[in-house]
Amino acid sequence: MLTLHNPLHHLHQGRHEMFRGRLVPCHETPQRLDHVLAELQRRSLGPLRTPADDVEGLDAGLAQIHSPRYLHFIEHAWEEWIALDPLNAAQDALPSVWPAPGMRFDVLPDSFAARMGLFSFDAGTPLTAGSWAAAHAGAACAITAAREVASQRVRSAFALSRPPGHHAGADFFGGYCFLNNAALAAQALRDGGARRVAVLDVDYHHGNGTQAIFYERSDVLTVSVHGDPRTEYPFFLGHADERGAGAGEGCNLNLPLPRGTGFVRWREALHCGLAAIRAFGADTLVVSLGVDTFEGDPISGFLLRGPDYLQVGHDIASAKLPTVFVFEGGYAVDEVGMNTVNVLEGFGA
Ligand code: SP5
Ligand code: ZN
Repeated sequence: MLTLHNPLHHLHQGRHEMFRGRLVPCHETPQRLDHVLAELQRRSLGPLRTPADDVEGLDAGLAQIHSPRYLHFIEHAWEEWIALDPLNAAQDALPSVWPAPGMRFDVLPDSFAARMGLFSFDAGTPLTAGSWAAAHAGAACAITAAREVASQRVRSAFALSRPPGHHAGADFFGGYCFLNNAALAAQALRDGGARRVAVLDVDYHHGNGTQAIFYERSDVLTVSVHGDPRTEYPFFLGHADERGAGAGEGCNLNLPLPRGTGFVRWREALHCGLAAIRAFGADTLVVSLGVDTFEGDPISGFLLRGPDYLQVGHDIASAKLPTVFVFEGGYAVDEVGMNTVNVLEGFGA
């Protein structure tokens, strides 16, 4: 397993997220990645590399997944934020006003606060001084990992980055995510010669951004096993009746499970997802690897245990596909390294 890790991840370090009307400390912290990297070093699963400083075609790759106006906004948002008031340098930027259905999404407001809302869907995703630099370097990890697999230089690779990506859509951030690393990897695999790519999302939360990005495409199957959105974040997408649209009809599969689900039932859903990937005829796999399904996760509700993740990796390997793993959630900081590396070790390559 080749790992591409993000050397700039610590530049994104949010202070607070909005929860029940209060600002609470961020769950998505730099220590998460540091623990995974330390565990990878300890268990020597394969080479650890960082992406090149100037990955060829990186910005073109971003523009294949995200809209020009969104990319421009995120890249320059911090400058705008401190231009409003130099004292803002000591604060994260969070949105607090959003367009509702029936309001205008096409007119770009002059107001920074209004554009923060236009390009986001929650107040849990602080934008900080280094968010763009960290997310941009993370995209380089995902695209490099995908190119290594597409070129068959390696059979599997792991993009170890934060901020995570699967909640970010073509033109919105949210759920701690800014750039959709799994979608960038899937697109890079297609561009590298893969004909039918499957994205398997095993994070606790539905991968709404990834689903939305590929919803009308027949060349990328999206499968997600997650907490039922009737009660779980991100609430407004991830139901079983979302099957894709247009050319992508039948190319999205959601497997929502109730809060409190344990490994036996979760694994049945995983097998259902793997069967769909086989039936689709995928030649390459992207795994959105969140380990917030862990019983000790502070913001989630499934009951997977440490050793279960070895089995998860083994089950994913049964697809027998070239595979790019992309790091997503997992907030039990002391166990996130062990659980994540268990999946990779169980996968066994
Ligand atoms: C990538 C990913 O896993 N994103 C998850 C985003 C979840 N955001 C909402 C979290 C709600 C926090 N609840 C705090 C409970 C404190 N006890
Ligand atoms: Zn999650």
